[in-house]
Amino acid sequence: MRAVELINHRSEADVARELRADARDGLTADPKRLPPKWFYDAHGSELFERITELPEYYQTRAEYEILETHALDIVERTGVDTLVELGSGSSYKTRLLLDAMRKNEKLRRFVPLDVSASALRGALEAIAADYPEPALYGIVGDFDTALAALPEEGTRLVALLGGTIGNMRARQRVRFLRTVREALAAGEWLLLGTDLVKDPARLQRAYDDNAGITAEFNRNVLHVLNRELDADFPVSEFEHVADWNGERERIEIGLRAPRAMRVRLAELDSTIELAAGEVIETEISAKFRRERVASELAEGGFEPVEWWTDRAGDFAVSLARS
Ligand code: AVJ
Repeated sequence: MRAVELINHRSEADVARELRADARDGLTADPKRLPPKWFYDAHGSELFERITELPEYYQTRAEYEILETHALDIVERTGVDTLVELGSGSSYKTRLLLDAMRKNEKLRRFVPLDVSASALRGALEAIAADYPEPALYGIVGDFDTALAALPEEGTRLVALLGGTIGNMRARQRVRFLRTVREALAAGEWLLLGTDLVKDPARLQRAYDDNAGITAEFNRNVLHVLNRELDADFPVSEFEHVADWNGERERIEIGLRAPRAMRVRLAELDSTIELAAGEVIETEISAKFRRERVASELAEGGFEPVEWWTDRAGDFAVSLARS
């Protein structure tokens, strides 16, 4: 097999330190919160894959439809030869872009970035087997550190798909876009997937599916804490909460304690108290309108160039120039 280069900016020790800091800060804050990145251990990643196949979770299919329709247009108009993908996992969508670059005879480099070394290695090896042309550089790290380490050759398209930017709050989103902009030269490109504001009942169903997969995905973060921090959350007792916040136009996901309880986190040498009905916030998923995407892109230093939606108008992909 072809050599796959992995550049690691995130050691096991870094990860352990980060989780301890996030748990300590988040669980002593008011309201209590845990960052969504800790959903994604091996089991959580598998649950997320199952979410993408749920009838209620339209995002993945909608974005696929958009890319299937417009990938060739995207690579022809930008002339890019290097695809930088932030957060791998979505390898079906990656392939649509790589296939289009191949058709355009400009497939030189593929640079996936991910916080998980194992996810990244798996994704890269699958791509290596099917795409002999591009040089492959996997970068392990969070977006901030990894973006500073991008290979500089070629004309790059940075893709952040799946609606992942919706996990950030407005201010973080603009800060993130500026970091991407700083990693690029003028005239390079960003491809951004965003879920759109729609009927709240549909949004709620997408985050509280009948089969209970999203609830299990959400509760998985407590399994991660129990395992990694030697905590004793009674995981199955926690209730999955997914509410539409109409003012902020986002889904707010949390875990509700059904009764007052004390939870011991041995690894942190601490005990936290939860009141009956108290909610630990675990994720926000912001939904967008076109004007908001355009203005945040502009604030981040990008020029919005094109906007595509699926036929149903549920999801959008934006192309922007730095
Ligand atoms: C991977 C962040 C895009 O917000 O829809 C799915 C994660 N959470 N169901 C989203 C998620 C609950 C997902 N993103």
